[in-house]
Amino acid sequence: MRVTVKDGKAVKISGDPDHPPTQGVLCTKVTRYAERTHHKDRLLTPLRRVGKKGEDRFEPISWDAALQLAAERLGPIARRAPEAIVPYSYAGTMGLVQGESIAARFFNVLGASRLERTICAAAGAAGLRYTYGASIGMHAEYYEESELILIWGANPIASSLHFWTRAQEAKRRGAKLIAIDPYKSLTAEKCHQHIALRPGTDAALALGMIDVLVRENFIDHEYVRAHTVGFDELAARAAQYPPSRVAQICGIDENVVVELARAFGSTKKAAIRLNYGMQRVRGGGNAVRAIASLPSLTGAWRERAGGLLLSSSGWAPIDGSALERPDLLPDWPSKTPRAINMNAIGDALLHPGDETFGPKIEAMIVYNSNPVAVAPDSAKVEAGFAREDLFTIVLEHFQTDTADYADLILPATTQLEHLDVHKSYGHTHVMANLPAIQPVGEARPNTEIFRGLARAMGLVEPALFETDEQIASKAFRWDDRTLHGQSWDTLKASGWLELDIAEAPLAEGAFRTPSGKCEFYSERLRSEGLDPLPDYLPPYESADGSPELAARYPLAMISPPARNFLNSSFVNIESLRAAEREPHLDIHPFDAKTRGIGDGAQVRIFNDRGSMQARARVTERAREGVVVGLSIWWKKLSPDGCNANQVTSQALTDLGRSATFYDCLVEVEPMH
Ligand SMILES: Nc1nc2c(c(=O)[nH]1)N[C@H]1C(S)=C(S)[C@@H](COP(=O)(O)OP(=O)(O)OC[C@H]3O[C@@H](n4cnc5c(=O)[nH]c(N)nc54)[C@H](O)[C@@H]3O)O[C@H]1N2
Ligand SMILES: Nc1nc2c(c(=O)[nH]1)N[C@H]1C(S)=C(S)[C@@H](COP(=O)(O)OP(=O)(O)OC[C@H]3O[C@@H](n4cnc5c(=O)[nH]c(N)nc54)[C@H](O)[C@@H]3O)O[C@H]1N2
Ligand SMILES: [Mo]
Repeated sequence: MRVTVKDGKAVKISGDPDHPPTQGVLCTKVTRYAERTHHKDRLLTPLRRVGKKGEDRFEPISWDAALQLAAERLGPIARRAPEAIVPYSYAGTMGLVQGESIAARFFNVLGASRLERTICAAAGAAGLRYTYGASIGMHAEYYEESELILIWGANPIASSLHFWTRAQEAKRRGAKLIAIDPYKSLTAEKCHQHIALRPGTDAALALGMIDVLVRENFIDHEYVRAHTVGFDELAARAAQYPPSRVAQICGIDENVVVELARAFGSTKKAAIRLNYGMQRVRGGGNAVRAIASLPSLTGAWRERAGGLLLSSSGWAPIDGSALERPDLLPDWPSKTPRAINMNAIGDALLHPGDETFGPKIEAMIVYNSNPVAVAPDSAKVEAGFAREDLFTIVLEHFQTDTADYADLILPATTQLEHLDVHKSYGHTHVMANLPAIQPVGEARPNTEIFRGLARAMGLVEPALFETDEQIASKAFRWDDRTLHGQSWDTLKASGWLELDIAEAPLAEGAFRTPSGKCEFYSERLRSEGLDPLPDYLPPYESADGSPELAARYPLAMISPPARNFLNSSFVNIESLRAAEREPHLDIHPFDAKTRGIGDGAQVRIFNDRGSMQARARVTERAREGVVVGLSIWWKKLSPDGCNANQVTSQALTDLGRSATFYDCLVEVEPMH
């Protein structure tokens, strides 16, 4: 990003045309980052709660008073039951310095609960880990040379624009683009073909493809022999998923399955852009394993324009131990504090505490996240945060739905105001983020806030007081061969560094699994008592998975991000909210008609967990049986103070214990 500064203010943000992966293009949201940074609602001073929880009544206090108050409240808990203190953080910034560096060290020194992450990607990451050994894949750049691109559970026009540039170039050169998505997203409508399967059935589709690839011999036997484990077992598993059965599970035509497999098997320049939209369901981890098997079966990895990319983040040699310092934990390494799963934070906050759970949660420190808006089963999350006996600190830019429940709000800097280092999950560059302006108001970087908390609590561990520069210089293992000859100084001087990774990185195998091969069959899964082969697991909430529930709540709801929002960030930026207008629900004409719902009607979406209001858009973009509410709205900026997470569930995925936002049955009725 390049920032134009005038009189100490950022006035314009633009992409850097010299940066190879992004080529000077920014997504719509980030072009508004100056508007967001200098927004009239930016939090400028620490605030202390004076009203009831959630009432949004606060008064300004000084930093000294704020840190002292925090220390007075946290200190006794830390001495008595440190695990009663819980951090909550995720995607606000994904910078390595302003994310889990001083923050993680602070919680480690206290012996606080750990947070089991992520709310986003853990099923997919586990799927890749068991299959490839790490979050690695093909280069985004070479998709432009692909002959076939499957855009699978991904909406790149909204969520990863720079990949889309490559896909469009491939299209111009004659490639076929196929979207696999229950919803006709902005991306799906621009592909040559759109396969609108039922949510959560992707593993069945992939297994059906494998069955066809095997029976019609599209297999690269040499690649399979040299670089994979468990072909025969996988083929036997896939034989249980003939196209006719897959068609029924997925709600698509049989010949679509067969043709998709044939297309994929017919060229080695076949590339899958998988993304996290397809793994937010019960079987998300297994689905990623099944799909990740495809390019290893056909040998697509031999070509730089073939293979798969879900995440490239495993290429970056991040030094997690140097950043987070787990060795600072009181009983490291013999014992670690309990982990609270961030996707079930509602239940955790409402838990009275017992032998198994451990102590009741008494304090939450929230940074880089807005759990009251983004975490599932929101009524419980809100009830948890509303507990008068819970002490909550929120580090924020804005008065979010979560900040409303804080006892203490601490104003944080944005990316324009602080120093950071970034990896990417969509390309293979690492980046330095240098401050462009002074902090707005009295805002402080997360690191500085945690240093202040540590000081106020009388902690003396030197690692808590390292500077941002010192931390940044340790973020990567500079001796890794992807970064040879580089250092923090060269990164800072150039702004970014390209990791040195082969053009076709898995052409010769070199997977990072224990066997060094692509593990269709995973011995590790077997030893953990899990299915060693990928399988289709029906969604928790589906006619297959829970017929009784499906009878009461027949519609599957998905709530992927709206183009102009970044999860719940940017929702309060007027120009972007104006583009999204108001919460909508896309519903198929047949489903609308049987419920008496007209286009533009206000509807109530509900299940046993809760309800929300939205304006219906009757459209074939939503397949029959599926409704789509683009998200994530701030509750307080929604007509009824509710958003999609009122209806989503806290159930966890098969692998990775991730969130299941798109595994959610509802009913919809018109409002009168
Ligand atoms: N504009 C914008 N960009 C973003 C974000 C944002 O909020 N806004 N968020 C960022 C973050 S944190 C993430 S994780 C990524 C998310 O971006 P993606 O990984 O692309 O994931 P989603 O947008 O959740 O979903 C992508 C598509 O998957 C479809 N989908 C839902 N369920 C299923 C299913 O069961 N099977 C299949 N095949 N498809 C399904 C959805 O309809 C959607 O069109 O984007 C990042 N980029
Ligand atoms: N229904 C539904 N729910 C979802 C999803 C979905 O698709 N549907 N997507 C899920 C996914 S993929 C994700 S990743 C999560 C994301 O959920 P979160 O991790 O909560 O991310 P954001 O909603 O972007 O909110 C981040 C907050 O961090 C603040 N912030 C940004 N930078 C900084 C900083 O430097 N310091 C501090 N202190 N604060 C900062 C922002 O102001 C913002 O309010 O949501 C999940 N929730
Ligand atoms: Mo995410």
